[in-house]
Amino acid sequence: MEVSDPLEMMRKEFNTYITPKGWEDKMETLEDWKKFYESTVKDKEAMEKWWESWAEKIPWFKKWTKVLDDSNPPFYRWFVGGETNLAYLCTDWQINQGRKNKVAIIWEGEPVEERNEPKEVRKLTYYDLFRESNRIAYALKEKLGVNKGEIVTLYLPMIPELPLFMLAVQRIGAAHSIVFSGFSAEALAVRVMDAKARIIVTADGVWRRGKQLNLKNIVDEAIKICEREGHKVEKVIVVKRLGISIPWTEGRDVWYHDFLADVPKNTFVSCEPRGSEDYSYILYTSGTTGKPKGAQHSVGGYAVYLYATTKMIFDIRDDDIYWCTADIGWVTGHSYIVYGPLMHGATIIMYEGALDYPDPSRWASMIERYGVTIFYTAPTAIRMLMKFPEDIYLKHDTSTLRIAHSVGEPINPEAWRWYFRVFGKEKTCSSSTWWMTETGGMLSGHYPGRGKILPLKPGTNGPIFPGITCAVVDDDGNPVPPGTRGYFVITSPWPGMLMTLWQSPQRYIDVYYGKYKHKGWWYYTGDFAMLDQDGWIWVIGRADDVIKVAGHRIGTAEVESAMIKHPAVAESACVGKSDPLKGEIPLIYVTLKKGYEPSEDMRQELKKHLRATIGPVVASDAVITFVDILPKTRSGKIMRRLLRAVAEGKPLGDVTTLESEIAVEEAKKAYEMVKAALEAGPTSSS
Ligand code: 6R9
Repeated sequence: MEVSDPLEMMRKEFNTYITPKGWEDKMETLEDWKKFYESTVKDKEAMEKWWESWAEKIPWFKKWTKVLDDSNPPFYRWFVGGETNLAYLCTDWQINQGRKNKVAIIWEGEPVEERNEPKEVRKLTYYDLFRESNRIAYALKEKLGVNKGEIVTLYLPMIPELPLFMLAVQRIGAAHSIVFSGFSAEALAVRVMDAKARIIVTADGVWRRGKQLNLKNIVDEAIKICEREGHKVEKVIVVKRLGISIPWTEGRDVWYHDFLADVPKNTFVSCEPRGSEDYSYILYTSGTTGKPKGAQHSVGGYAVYLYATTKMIFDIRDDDIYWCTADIGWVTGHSYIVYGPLMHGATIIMYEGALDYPDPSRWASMIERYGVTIFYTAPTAIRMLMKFPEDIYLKHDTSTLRIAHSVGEPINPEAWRWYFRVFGKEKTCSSSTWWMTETGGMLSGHYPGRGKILPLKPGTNGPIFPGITCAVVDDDGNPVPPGTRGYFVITSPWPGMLMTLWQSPQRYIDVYYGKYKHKGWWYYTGDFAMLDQDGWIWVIGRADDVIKVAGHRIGTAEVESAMIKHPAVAESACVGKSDPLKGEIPLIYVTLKKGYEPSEDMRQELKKHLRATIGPVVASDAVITFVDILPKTRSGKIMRRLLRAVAEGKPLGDVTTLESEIAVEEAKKAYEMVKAALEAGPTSSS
């Protein structure tokens, strides 16, 4: 019988140990791994020794005097007294090690020619990265006066100028706030204002699925919103990617090529030393309120953590061709397209466009074209590729792959098996690496970088990273037995962790350390997980009001506050609904104000509104359902569990036991009402 409960599916795999072909002589026993792991966490001294051993592998302008300052938890400071710089690690240091003429980035534009060969390929060496980012650094500093600590907003698509600007910003000791280029004007404006950014870097547009998308329009619209709120954007630097016509404001807007025109090729700006109190970037992410949180990352601790995890989990080597398919606008791209791999002097692939353009074999053909050895992608992408006949992929040789991991959401065992077999030829070390924007880097996975590997299990997140401790606990913080669902907590600090939330230290404490205050400083992930008998992690999904749509993290509160900005909407509630392809999709219940009637036109209108206020990622998958009233508890809280239960087709039984405030009769009525509305389809109210 088909098992459809995800928990059951995971539990079924607890005892499936798979040895990938060709790794047989490199297998590690579970006991040996345990011993090794224990040696890195047995006490505080062992933990610090472990992290220090990684810090010693990278260069510092000044050596640290203390590995960890934990005197003011949860504001941990790593490598206190030490000074380094991410740009130095990713370029200068690489050149010093002899990688000057090594290709750092192979970039492929989306458009194709006959026989699906790419129209544009750009290759940038480490020397190119060094020279160009120095020129940008000089221009930012000298022409625009960008100083240490200033935040520059980057709203750029997947083109090489994005990493170039990141490196330039790091070089001068400033920080970036990258806004995913799929976000709308409103989402961009909120992030620009919160970071008080006076400079935005963007492009005229980008290719997406064969179409030219205009990005500058969106930036202009965002700036208008900022101006209305009293925030001035002084400069917009525009990279000419498409050469399309775009709106232009003289004096404020400048083309990237003009900005650098008089900056000599051999310009050198020395890297600003960055200490343990300094931050490298902020990245906004979704939480349980409507306001996005700016996760603020460090320099030294972040660098050490990326250096360690990239080595341990990707086993990255000089002859690798490394490809992470994420967008740099999300944390995965920050850490594992740009900083982690470049710090290791790797050759990375960057791709501008859609995975299925001009057809779903694009990725397989790129793996073949460049001989990719390490691949990192999202389960949603795998599930999307699985829908097509295998031979379209088998026509391409993907046998160069030796590591093929996934990230962003749980991977169902079926998708894992497909990925391992069709792309990985059953010889890749493949695991589902669990982490978050806030954690800076991967906290779980498999560890081929030690020269040995553990057996694989379809769907597991594997063991926690050495030097870190975690637990799966109940509401009171007591560990739950293996195979039982509980809350996932990280019980010790690690160097990649966020420093705080941008200008919201109290929110940082409340969100991540509030739940288990009585236990000390446990970082609460917001995820549900199980441990198996080996102590390996199986993350099930979010326990809070955050959903992951195709691996993109979205707060249901953000969706709701966007919806009520529409003049017709009275109230709205958004919940995640499981989806076989996207993992989850947003299901939005809406009540309309007097004078507005539910209709298909209204639904389309609301979708359009959603697209404009949050962006296409949410809007294209959202299901909007009209209801007469939103079921609420006596204290006025929306009955989210009830809405979720209806969405999942689950019985009401589970709900009433969970929400103590609801009277059974009331809940029953509400349940039936919502169910009817959902069944009636989008155009009618119940
Ligand atoms: C890197 C990233 C974080 C949330 C996280 C969890 C989910 C990420 C996962 C996973 C199961 C994995 N998540 N990786 N769930 N298995 N391998 O995705 O960061 O966008 O901040 O999302 O994503 O729910 O809490 P972010």
